[in-house]
Amino acid sequence: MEPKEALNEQAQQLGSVVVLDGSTVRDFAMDEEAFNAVADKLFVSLDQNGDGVLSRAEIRPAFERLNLVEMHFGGPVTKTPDQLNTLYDSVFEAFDTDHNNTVDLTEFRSQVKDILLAIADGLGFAPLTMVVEHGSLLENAVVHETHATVASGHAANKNTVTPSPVTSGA
Ligand SMILES: [Ca+2]
Ligand SMILES: [Ca+2]
Repeated sequence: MEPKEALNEQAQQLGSVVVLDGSTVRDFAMDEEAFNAVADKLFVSLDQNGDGVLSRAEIRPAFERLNLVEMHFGGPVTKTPDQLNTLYDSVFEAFDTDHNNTVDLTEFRSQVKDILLAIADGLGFAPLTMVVEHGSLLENAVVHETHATVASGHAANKNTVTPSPVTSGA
């Protein structure tokens, strides 16, 4: 089996295939009630020792799974373990805005929202088909849009706006 096929198969077990564009993600991030509900649920699920804050060790596996970090901070490229350690350290520093070495709910909401908005900017108006993990933020963004525009059919066809220049990476 080709490595790429194995990856696709693994991806399908992990998540669902969705079509996303910038407005899907931005609308979700800007809907404070819907976004906070999802972010809070994610926060609680990440807080494995239940102390109400996230440590470095608690945050990292989540972002490894969600692919958000690669999209926002590093681009979809393979990195060495050392590069990944540096990357996730810088991610943690970005989350921990008051530098007390833990990430609280306010810091978490604010950073996740910024990341989603940055992803939205990167996606622009060009719909992108991707695999998102079940229960992930991006899947929630799609569900959010589906509920908002339930009568309009395929998300991929909803844009008639002139595409903006595509920016790759972040
Ligand atoms: Ca914790
Ligand atoms: Ca903090």
